[in-house]
Amino acid sequence: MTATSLESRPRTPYVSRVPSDPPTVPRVDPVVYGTAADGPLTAEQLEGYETRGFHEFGQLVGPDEVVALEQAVGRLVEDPALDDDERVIREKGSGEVRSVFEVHTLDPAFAALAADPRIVDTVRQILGSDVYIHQSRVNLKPGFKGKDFYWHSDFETWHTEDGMPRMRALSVSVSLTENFPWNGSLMVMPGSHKQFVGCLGETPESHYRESLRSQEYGVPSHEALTRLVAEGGIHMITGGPGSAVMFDCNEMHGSNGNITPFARRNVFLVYNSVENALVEPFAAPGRRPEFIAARTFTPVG
Ligand code: 6CS
Ligand code: FE
Repeated sequence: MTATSLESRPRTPYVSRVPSDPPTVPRVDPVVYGTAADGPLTAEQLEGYETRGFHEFGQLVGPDEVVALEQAVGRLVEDPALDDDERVIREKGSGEVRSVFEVHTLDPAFAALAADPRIVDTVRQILGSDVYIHQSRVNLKPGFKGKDFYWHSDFETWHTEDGMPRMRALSVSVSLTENFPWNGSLMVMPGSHKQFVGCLGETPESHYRESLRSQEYGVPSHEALTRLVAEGGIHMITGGPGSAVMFDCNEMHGSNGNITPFARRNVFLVYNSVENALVEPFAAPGRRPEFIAARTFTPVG
């Protein structure tokens, strides 16, 4: 992308993927769009989410449901029809399955989870509207071979590469295995969702072919990460199978590699407000495929 095309980009308060001096700016969007009267979370829980950028559900789904979801993962990973499907992302080196995308369309167990009122009622309360699935995936993080997911803001990618206009989306991660401190569990930087960290480097063509295995662009600077940690620290999300966490689209997060025998498998469901439907990418040469960024905005639940 030439310097002249920087001027041709759609206007946004959230500038990123620039050739030099990426800015950090305050968030201009609300975090919580609904109220305590709108749904299951209390005023205190909403306040906690607004301040920290995440909410831990505790035990969300029961052991039988986890078994059914694990069997669904097994069906996907063993399905020969998916062997060469681009929705199956494999780890660099080992070739082990790292992620499977669009699971809510690939198996009814995940479709039911995505529409489950225990999740959707809370998501609608936070986002203050009907919601649709922007992206779903299972991250398998296999034992011994599961690689890390470096620090990033999902919104930084969804805004620059998918054309998500504003911060009115969130992820729900449901654990299918034990999430220990040592097997590559999700780490968040509490409060980081209140600042948008611009990133260096213009988005290359078909960046997703690499970024879903190891992110090179949309990577915050060490200075920005150091500042966010100084302000809010790092919180690790641990919990047993069936536990779940919801985190804001702009919360800085990441996870370490997994060198233990214990796989860390999670289902991620990304909900976007129907009022925040995708437009054109704000800083990328073209759209990403719909299995990563849905362009059908049908409300769930
Ligand atoms: O690019 C994306 O949409 C994906 N990348 C990461 C590291 N997290 C969110 C999402 O799965
Ligand atoms: Fe992410």
